[in-house]
Amino acid sequence: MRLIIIPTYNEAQNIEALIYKILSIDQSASVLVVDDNSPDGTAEIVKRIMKGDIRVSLLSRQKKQGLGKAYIHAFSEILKDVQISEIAMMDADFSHNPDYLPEMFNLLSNCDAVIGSRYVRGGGIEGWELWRRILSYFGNVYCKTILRLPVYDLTSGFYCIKTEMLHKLELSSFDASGYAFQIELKYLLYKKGARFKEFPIIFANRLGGESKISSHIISEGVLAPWRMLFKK
Ligand SMILES: Nc1nc2c(ncn2[C@@H]2O[C@H](COP(=O)(O)OP(=O)(O)OP(=O)(O)O)[C@@H](O)[C@H]2O)c(=O)[nH]1
Ligand SMILES: [Mg+2]
Repeated sequence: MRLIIIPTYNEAQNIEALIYKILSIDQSASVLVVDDNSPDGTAEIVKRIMKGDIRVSLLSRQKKQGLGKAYIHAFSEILKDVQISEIAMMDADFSHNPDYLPEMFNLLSNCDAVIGSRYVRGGGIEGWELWRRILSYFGNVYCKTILRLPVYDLTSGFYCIKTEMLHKLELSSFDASGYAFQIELKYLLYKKGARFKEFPIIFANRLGGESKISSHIISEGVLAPWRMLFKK
């Protein structure tokens, strides 16, 4: 079985359309929304959809603890379910186009993890201001240089992963609670021998809702790869 995991914090404007789009593209997929008690009522929307479709489920968390903590909580739950053989991970705001999912899952048959990548030929970003493009590009080069991973888009949050690979990770060994989780996940997968493929995606600006990017992302990102490297 395939499970698409979507972390949410204040995504009421996007989540319903995204869930229906994913379910229409892949009839065999299920969706798990991991919500950190969004004040805008994201979870209530998901609960309503769940009444009409058993393929949709919700993991409700008490408070906002960051994207990384939300995914790790979701991993610990889905690893209990032996039926889930493949997962996808994506943002709720339509930056990650669900139309890419079938091709990404196809590629997964020949590797352990497929990464939706902005920094391979054919990939790119639409709608971001110049400062954000520069920050993202050089942030990636910086992390890749330090960690020496064979992945061009280390900060991508769009993946398909074989569940058997997730089983090899020790979930308690994750340090990053926020966006640096994306780098750490790839690093820990790589250390466990994962074979990656990058699939070119055009990353779009968020559709609805407000941007949550802050200067914190820079301070978190500068130290994160060093912390990962020097951890035993
Ligand atoms: N559960 C949970 N989800 C989160 C948290 N922070 C962000 N998210 C979700 O993680 C995904 C990526 O976050 P975004 O806010 O879109 O980050 P971004 O794409 O860098 O920035 P913007 O799109 O400009 O806001 C979205 O689906 C968010 O709703 C959190 O603390 N908990
Ligand atoms: Mg976003």
